[in-house]
Amino acid sequence: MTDERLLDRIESPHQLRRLDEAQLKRLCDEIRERIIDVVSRRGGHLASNLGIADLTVALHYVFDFAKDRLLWDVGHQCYPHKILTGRNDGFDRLRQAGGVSGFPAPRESEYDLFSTGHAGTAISTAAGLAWADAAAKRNNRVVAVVGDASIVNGLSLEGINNAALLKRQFLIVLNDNSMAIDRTHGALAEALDRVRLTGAYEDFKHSTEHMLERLPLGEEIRDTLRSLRAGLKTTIRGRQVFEPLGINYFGPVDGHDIPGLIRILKRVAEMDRPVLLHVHTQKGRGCEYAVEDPCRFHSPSAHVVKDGQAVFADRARPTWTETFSDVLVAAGEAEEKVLAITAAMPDGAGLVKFREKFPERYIDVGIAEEHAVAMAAGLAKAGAKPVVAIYSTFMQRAFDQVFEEVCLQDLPVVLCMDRAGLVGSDGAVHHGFADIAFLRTLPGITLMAPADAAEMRASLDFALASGKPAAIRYPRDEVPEDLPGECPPFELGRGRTVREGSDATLLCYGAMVEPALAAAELLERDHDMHVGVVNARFAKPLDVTRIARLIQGGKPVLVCEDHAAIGGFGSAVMELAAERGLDASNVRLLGIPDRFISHASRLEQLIETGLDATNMAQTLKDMISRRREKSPGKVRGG
Ligand SMILES: Cc1ncc(C[n+]2csc(CCOP(=O)(O)OP(=O)(O)O)c2C)c(N)n1
Repeated sequence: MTDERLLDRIESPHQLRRLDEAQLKRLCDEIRERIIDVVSRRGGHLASNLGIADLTVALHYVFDFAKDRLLWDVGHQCYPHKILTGRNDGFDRLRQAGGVSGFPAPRESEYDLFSTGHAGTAISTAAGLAWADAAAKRNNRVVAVVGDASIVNGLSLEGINNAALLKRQFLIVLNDNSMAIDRTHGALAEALDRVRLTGAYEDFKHSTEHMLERLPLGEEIRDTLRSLRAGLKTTIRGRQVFEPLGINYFGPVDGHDIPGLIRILKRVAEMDRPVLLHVHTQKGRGCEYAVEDPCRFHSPSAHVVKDGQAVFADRARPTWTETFSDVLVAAGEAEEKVLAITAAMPDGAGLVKFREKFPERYIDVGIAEEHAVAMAAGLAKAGAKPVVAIYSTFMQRAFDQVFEEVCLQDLPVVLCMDRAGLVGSDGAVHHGFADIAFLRTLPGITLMAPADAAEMRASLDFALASGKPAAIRYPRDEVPEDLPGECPPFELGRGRTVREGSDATLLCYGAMVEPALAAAELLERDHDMHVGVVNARFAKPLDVTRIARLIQGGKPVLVCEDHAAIGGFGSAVMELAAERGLDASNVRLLGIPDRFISHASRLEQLIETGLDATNMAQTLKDMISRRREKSPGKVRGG
């Protein structure tokens, strides 16, 4: 055996079958090393990928996913799969502009069937594929790999309910590492917990039953066996959960025993009915710091590994998430009725401090955004003041509950949407580009976006005091320096002029105020153009008086938002103009264009979409110049 890495010889998963057991094990270790190295430099999903390496190798060993179908739920655990399917070289530029995506991406490989990033979809899409394959008399096999936190998502359960009726091969692999990003929550999660043991259960059960029947037993041994039997009863729960639905249940099996995995996968691959294989894996496998703190290392940013520990660079400024976290704790201190709800993302959504301070007022519903919002409606109806912290992209799941359970009842639920706008390296599956558009349609809701830390506090205070449905959005970014001057309290539908200017106005929503101020500086410094900046604060209701005045003033108005240009804040501005019959030929909209934006850094994405200071300045400069050309007498204050 040479020192050459096995990994460098694997160009296609077909080559796996040439490796013996020891080589397969070595290959898995190499995959883990590769992931640890690349994620330390690029950031990305670490712990789940380390845990699933052996299972991925075993799956590719047994199935031929050039023709069989492999669906990853969420998809954040696809790194070993990418490395094995011809993307090991590209993996070096994981999540970078032009590099390999951190999620399954059909554009990259025929081995990726769907671009995914939201939990709960794999069983449904797999069921569709299986159904169509059967109808076309194709005999390829279909496998959906789902984590223990994602299988209890409502969509997964809907998928199981239907997939169980398939009259053909259909394999669900339940990758159970006992964790979501944080600890799992809920009765189903607890049921899985009770099933969780390593080792080959079926063998264990048979041998124990055999022993019970045959052996002349002393009391001591009997006691031991009784407790073992009690343990066995718990193992049967896995069956009790899935078999009444018509899904054959196998497991749990050790997800790091490659020969064992290959053996059982070969068996279940031959079964011509829906089967669930329960595999127990360890999150962070092979990396001590990730095993110790799988939550922190679920998706770490780039770091340096020093003396076996991951060291992160200090950030210049706090993030919006951190600011929200402090503001929410302050709100909780001020008002006992404030409750915080997360859908399995206490850390990402900034609820950890609140959880520590007010454990009895904190609810983690698991990956169940629809339920989180509907439950918040119930809480509000009963007199509580629920704050639901869900990323913008995942709030899409709960649109119907925001409509019916919250807005139609006019209940005081506050939605706090982190990761609103362009999210950087997670890419197209995670941008929060649609929340203004879909929420704006709902009567009675108030939509806000703070532009600095003080406004984060003021907007949450306003929302909690309003007694109405309200939503606040903020991006995945650092919080900018405080805006000049005192932060006035939020008043319904009132914006805030943060810079005066006689040539034109940048009319901005939330996070866009900061680059707009920089753009205004640039225009003044380089072109002697004097540009005002208005911080809209509200996308609904709009600051009708201020915005109508701006439009009527006839000077260039550039509306900037970190959201789809379709249906967002800018659309609301244009609707206002149309409603009032205002001439809006002086208004331009700058937002995320009508296409999916790939992974890159957030700044690169802002530049790509024209939402950075330099591009804003350029766009507005062109608008001002055109106006000056058209009506030379009307320059500066005209
Ligand atoms: C609808 C939705 N909500 C939240 C998330 C954020 N999220 C990404 S991975 C993850 C945990 C998934 O846990 P599990 O399915 O058990 O997989 P593991 O990471 O443990 O392998 C969560 C909550 C998501 N991707 N989709």
